[in-house]
Amino acid sequence: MGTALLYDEEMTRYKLLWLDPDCELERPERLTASHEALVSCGLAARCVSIPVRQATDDDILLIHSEEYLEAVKKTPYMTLEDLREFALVYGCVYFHPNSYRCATLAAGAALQLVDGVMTGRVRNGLALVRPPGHHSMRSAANGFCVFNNVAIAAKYAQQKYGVQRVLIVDWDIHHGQGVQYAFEDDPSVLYFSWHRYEHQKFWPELRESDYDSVGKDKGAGFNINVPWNKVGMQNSDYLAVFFHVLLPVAYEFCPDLVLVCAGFDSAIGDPEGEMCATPDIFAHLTHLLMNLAGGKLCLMLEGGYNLTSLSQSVCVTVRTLLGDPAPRPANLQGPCQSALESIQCVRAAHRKYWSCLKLAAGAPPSEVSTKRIKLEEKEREEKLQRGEAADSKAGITWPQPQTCVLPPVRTAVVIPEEMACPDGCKRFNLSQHADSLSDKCDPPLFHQNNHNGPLESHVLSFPLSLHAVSTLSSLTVLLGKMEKNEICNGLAVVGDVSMAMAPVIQHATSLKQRVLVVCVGGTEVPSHLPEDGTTLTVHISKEAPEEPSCKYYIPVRLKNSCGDTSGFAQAILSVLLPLAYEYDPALVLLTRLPGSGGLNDGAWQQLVSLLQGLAWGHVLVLVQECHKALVKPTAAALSGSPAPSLGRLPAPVVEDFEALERLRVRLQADWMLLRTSVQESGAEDN
Ligand code: SS9
Ligand code: ZN
Repeated sequence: MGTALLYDEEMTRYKLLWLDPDCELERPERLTASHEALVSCGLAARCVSIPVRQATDDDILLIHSEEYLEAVKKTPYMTLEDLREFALVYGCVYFHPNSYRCATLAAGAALQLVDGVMTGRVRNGLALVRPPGHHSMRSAANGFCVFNNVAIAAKYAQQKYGVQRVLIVDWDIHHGQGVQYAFEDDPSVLYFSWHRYEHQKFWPELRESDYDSVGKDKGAGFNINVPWNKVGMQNSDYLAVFFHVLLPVAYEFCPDLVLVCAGFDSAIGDPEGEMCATPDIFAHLTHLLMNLAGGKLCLMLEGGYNLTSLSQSVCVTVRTLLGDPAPRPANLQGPCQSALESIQCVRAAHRKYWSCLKLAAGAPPSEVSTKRIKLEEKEREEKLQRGEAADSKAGITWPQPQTCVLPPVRTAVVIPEEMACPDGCKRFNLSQHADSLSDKCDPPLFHQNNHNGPLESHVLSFPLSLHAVSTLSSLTVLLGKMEKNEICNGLAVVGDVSMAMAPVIQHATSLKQRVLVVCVGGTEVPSHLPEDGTTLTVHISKEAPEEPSCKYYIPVRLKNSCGDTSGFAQAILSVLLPLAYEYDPALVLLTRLPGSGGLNDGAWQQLVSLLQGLAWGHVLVLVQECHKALVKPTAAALSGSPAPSLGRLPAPVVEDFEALERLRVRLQADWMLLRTSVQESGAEDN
């Protein structure tokens, strides 16, 4: 199952024909540059190319009025003067004689992508289109947009495929008010948007773009606005919103399909957004959405006006859709105070609608209205002091997104011989790698193996102790190969996970690399854990101790074991992932110990999939022999299959949920990505 790319040169054949500083950003090169970048780094060739079609009248009428459609239909026959006048009726938009045709192609491309994903022809995809769509309304063009491509696609999917719940994630830096209006009272479409807002000073300057527009009537709770009240937001601000707002709600909503208003004007260098998130971040935003709806993910281009930033972001995004590992999320600081304020407000506004937010602080920070004024004054002072009023946009540079050579093997498995090698994996045992043993393996292990019969006869023919030794040796070699990036990830079935962990940790930390250890289940604190920060251990279990013993050992105690999927999901999304991203390991060691009863395979697969966003995808999973049945689902997740949907999550078990929240609050001092509210005591407030 591949990744679709939809593109048609025809959509480059319209442009601004008069002078208008507000509209000149939206030009054909946005599409040609993005497409050429995809071709030249070999990504376009790896995608399934699906032809674009024109949306029909019926398609367009799913969202727009007949009057509006008829009016737009006349534009190809208008004179330049008429076109100009027609555009003036709306806001920030221009028309060209070919605009109508391109707008039908843009919407049609979105529908073709939905068809491709819903029929299972492809897993996911990106439609490279213009004009964009998210600002256009039932009877109005707006903000370069003519037809609302994504809104039409959502309705189409519901109508044609009986899709029940659609999640729309709008990561463009502008508020897609057109999408909001289309689904405001509709609980079957959850619309999430973050946008530059600056307390309503930024276009489109709407009161209803603020955090307190949560949807109407039956749709209350299904519209989520995250206003950015300052420019310069960074990777950690975006990630914090994903971890503490979007993802918990999205998992609770349980969409059947995810659509993204994929505007890249939210990336650094964009003249409209003026944000500082790097193109790399889109690998993570994409990756974090890829396990919802069983992987059914359709991205439609919206904005993005810096051609370099846009092209880089598009490439990183498509690479991730294709399943390549995401770059390390390096140097994450915590979210800034302004971002925290927004996060706190959104969580408070939505706590009555979503059980995952039930324990969120009940009120926005202090008095938001007076706070606004204070903030504005402060900003002005700061800007004056730094003398950065006019020249703030000049000379922004950022490093090129990193890419790594794809390892020849994605998933290696060290499993008993009688088990079939899971699809898409490579069986890994010592005999095939005897050459690398001499330099990679600890001598004692090597000699023991070497003296006790031919390695070819493999594990089960050895006495148990030697089986264990041989497995450990295989693991060591496997780790070496992961380090050299010859193998991306691995899975091993071992006789005793606790015993197997120690040498693996030792080996990895001896190389001065940070290792994230995630233990699921297990009755006691894993031994031999270094406390110097070379490993961070997160231990999720009903037997986990109540208190962290040091900054780098974090017990997550789920009394009801891991059988409460809601609690487990919350632990992953709002505790484990933020910790993991902030720690930025070079290797993830995921272990499944006895005593993880009740955890269902789907939840386990979510964990395996999500952790692959770290460490360039270098994840090593150890499961105990009694958990052999986990080999298949684990291997599937490691080799890139999306985890199955968790289903509609019930309210989490209160006791566990409260404990999780207490833990998160307690750890906030050390781990800034766990923060969800402003420090009321801080200097910021006085
Ligand atoms: C008004 C500037 C308006 C409109 C940008 C629309 C972007 C759509 N002075 N800019 S993604
Ligand atoms: Zn935009």
